[in-house]
Amino acid sequence: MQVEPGAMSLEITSKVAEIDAHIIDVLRHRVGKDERAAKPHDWYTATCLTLRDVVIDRWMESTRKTYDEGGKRVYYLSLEFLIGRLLRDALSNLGLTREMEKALASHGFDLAALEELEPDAALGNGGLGRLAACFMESLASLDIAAYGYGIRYVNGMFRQRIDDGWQVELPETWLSHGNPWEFDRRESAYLIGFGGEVVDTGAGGVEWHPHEKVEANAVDTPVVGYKGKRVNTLRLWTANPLDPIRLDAFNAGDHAGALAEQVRADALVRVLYPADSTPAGQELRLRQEYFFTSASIQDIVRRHAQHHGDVRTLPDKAAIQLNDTHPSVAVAELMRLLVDVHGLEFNEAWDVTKRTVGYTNHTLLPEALESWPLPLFERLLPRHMQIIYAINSRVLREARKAGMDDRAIAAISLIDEGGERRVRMANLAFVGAHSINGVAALHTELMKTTVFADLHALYPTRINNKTNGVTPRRWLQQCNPKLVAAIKDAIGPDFLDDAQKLAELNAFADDAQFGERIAEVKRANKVALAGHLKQLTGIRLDPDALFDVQIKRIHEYKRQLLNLVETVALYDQIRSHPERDWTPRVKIFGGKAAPSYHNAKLIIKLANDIARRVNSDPSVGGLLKVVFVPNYNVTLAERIIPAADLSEQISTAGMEASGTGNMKFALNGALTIGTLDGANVEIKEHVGDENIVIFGLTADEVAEQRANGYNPRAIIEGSRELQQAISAIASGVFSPDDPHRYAGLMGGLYDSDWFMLAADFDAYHAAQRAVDRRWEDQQAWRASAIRNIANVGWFSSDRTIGEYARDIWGV
Ligand code: NBG
Repeated sequence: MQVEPGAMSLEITSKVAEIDAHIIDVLRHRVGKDERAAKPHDWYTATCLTLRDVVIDRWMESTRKTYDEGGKRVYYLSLEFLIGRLLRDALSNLGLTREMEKALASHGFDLAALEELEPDAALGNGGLGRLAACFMESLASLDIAAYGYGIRYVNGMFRQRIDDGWQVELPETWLSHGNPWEFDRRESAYLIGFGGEVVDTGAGGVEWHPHEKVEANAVDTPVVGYKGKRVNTLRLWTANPLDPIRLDAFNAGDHAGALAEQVRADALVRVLYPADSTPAGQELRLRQEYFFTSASIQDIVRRHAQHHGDVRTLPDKAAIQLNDTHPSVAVAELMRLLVDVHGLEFNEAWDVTKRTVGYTNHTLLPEALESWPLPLFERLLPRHMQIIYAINSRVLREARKAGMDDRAIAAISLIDEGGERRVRMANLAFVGAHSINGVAALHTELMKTTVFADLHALYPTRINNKTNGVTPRRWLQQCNPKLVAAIKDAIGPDFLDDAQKLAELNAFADDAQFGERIAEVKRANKVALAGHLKQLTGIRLDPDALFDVQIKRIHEYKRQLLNLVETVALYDQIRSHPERDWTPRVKIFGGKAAPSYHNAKLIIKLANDIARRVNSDPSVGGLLKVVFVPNYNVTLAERIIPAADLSEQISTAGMEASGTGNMKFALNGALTIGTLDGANVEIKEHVGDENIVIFGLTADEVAEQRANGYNPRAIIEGSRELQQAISAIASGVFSPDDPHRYAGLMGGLYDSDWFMLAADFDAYHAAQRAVDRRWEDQQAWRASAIRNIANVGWFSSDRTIGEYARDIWGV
């Protein structure tokens, strides 16, 4: 099938006929259904498989090209890939959306309706996993040969149900109807060992004899780049036992025991740890990390040895990027393969490893910097422990030679000796990589002065910044077609190839007609969202109100609570001053809490309690509505973001490494209300001070206040609005069924308030009222929205990946 984007209508007609014939053939011969008997799900599957056939041709071409050119490949190791749905993405990137729509319509099917049948592939928690997915798309779009490596979780991120306002976690069964996008690669299988002992083979060599073994099998998903230029591979590992059933035990009646190995293998790939920036702290998690890392590194080294022979040239042909510390055991695993299997000298192997590996840090939260109890690590991975000791002695000798003192040396050590001894995965990744990058300018600077200060002093050239980005295909072209049409009419289609060309829209910022058009698009998106939310929650929303949105993982540092307390203050004021000219607002919240994170779950309940009370209070009329959207995921984000007027990015300064939702909202014409945190700082620089609403303490001020004794009680007592809102919540105004429900949560604000809600409240409240005033001047609001769209093209993941390619990977 020939696929050329931007085809003429005559070609479209013939392409439609071609696609149509292909679908019918697939429906019969692969789905096994006759056209008349086929159900929507069969049509959906046939649609995906038809498209897949187009993809496969491109895929093979891309792979052949890379082998022929002998080029360097990028390997992105990530425990999370939050990919979402793939059908629309693949259709759009291949330029076949209209053709597929027409072909399906001739059989009475609506493509959009079939798209709804696709499960949302949620193999990630939040920003870190979604970034990995955006990066995969940009790598393919930029025609860079790359593999993503991760785990094929049977149950990805949990499904969130809201029962009486509380989060309930249910397993997400995204694979239950099969997955048309994936390919089993049984030939790509590796043994992964755990435990056992290291034995001397004489002549200075050692060999690891693991006690347990499991087989890792590759399952590949094609990743289609923009205009179908290149198709890369997302290789996810699944686990199989060597001995699936012990027949003797089974026949002797021990049915469960006979399947124990199968169960153990299944457990490895069963769930994604639902912890975002908090430690899972469990043996299974370490096993998962080693499992997928070892399989990936074995695969990379095998491919290299097969095509290039000498493993010493690995850094010329492979760039391995560690997405956070979850795959940092890669440093020790690569060393093990180079030394124990390929016979390199330790020093030589160390040099090869460092030149091959790069590490990206995604958080400074101390509780999220992974470390493993030394006895656990040593028991599971005895050979790796030896290698880590050997690396450590080299590094610490270098530190000593550089004149570092005991304190610095203790901080640099791969082993945390304070209290229970632990292996520090971030330090391992740092010393084993030639590049360590942060994900926004502020975050990178803080890396240098806080968690990695001593490592940075020892290796001052390694830390560099790569500000995050998002793919404009999914986060503009596919999720907001009406906006794309409006932009195209104004500046032509070039921005589709290069998001930075959106800057041409600046010339239209004060154009009343274009402003009208943008407003119509936004309103249409809001009407669509309101319809969807009515279905999901039963709440009716006014599309002419200001849609104020905070969607992201629920975490105290992200401060959904600040937003909620401010909502309560606003509610109070609307009731006290009904005569004032209030701006009608819809407050939209969405996000999941880690199941073990008590306060985060309580914040979800509070959002729902406030919603119930406010939405049923006739005295606020249509001025304020609060909605908590259940089961927030990529697909919902694609609906919500194009409909937002205001984007809430209000983390305590210094705590959000970057944020990527902030970029998606601005790209879709929402104004940001936010702190000077993460990438907000750079968004402000790009869109201009007048087109963003910044409030609150800076990262330096937060650090200073914490150091000099912060007194939230005094602040609360000095702010009438804050005090009233807190005491209303604390005394059960929103929880009459359980008046003490929030007493502890509110008490915590008086006593410690680690996230400095009190310190920022007045500034936030004032900033929200400034937003109200801006909203009154719709023309000025539209101009700001346009300037946001026009100036955030820089936050395309194409730009980010371009920088990684140039500065880190050398591809
Ligand atoms: C998250 C940060 C976000 C950042 C994403 C992607 C982790 C550990 N970190 O601020 O909290 O945008 O990573 O870099 O999930």
